[in-house]
Amino acid sequence: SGSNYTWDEYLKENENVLIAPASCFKQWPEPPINEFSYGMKLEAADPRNLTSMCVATVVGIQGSRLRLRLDGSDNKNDFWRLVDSGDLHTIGYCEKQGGLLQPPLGFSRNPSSWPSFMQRTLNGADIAPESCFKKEPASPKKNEFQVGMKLEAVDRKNPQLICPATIGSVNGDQIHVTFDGWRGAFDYWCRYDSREIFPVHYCKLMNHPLQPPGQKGAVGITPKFKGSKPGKEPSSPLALSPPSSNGTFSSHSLPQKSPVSSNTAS
Ligand code: MLZ
Repeated sequence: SGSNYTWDEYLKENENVLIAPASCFKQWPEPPINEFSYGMKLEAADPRNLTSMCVATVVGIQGSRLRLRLDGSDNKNDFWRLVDSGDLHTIGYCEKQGGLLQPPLGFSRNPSSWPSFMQRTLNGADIAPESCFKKEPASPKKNEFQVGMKLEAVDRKNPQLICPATIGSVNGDQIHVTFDGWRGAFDYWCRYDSREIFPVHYCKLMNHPLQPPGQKGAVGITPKFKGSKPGKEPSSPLALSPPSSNGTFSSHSLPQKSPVSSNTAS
């Protein structure tokens, strides 16, 4: 979709909000340039079977990301990778490493037809040149995320989407990514050096749409509030604005002006 949320209004109205510093992320400070074109072929690790390298075709381009489809697979298992992903290589890489390109999990034809299928698929194909592949950034040394920090994150259930999010908790190398304005169904745990999380404003920098926050207002924050259910653990208290001072819930959790800063929730 063409959604293009910007944080500007929200950040203006919530001066005390924590923004995850760029140094927390395994991302280049400047997003890598996307030089791929539709239809180009490359080698990619099969996301459902990471030890096998497959041929993939670029079926979508958005910012620094590619939508990829494994050749010989269906169109229900597309996945997204950054152009600087360590999972991607030019055609020929696998063989140079002494490996063999594998049929994707769920190869739709007779396995014995694989070699000829491969030959046909690569014959006359538009092979992505080496120059399209960008160097993967280094991981930060350690997890420096803190609860309440804002970021942009891929919605794993709708991986074409990048959405405003908040760190809901931190546990060793793991962080809980909670989506602003949604009730928790999209939240997930990942490592701090995941390639699916980005600093605030990264979408804008890489020219990728950013989804607006959800409309599922200030649910589950709070014991202090009339109407809240005692004993029900909030899924992500800090992802949500505090309720307005007249004790009503706002349907817009993010854009709302609020007298309470987001890091004072108790
Ligand atoms: N169509 C979907 C999109 C949800 C996106 C949420 N992202 C955090 C829905 O409305 O369920």
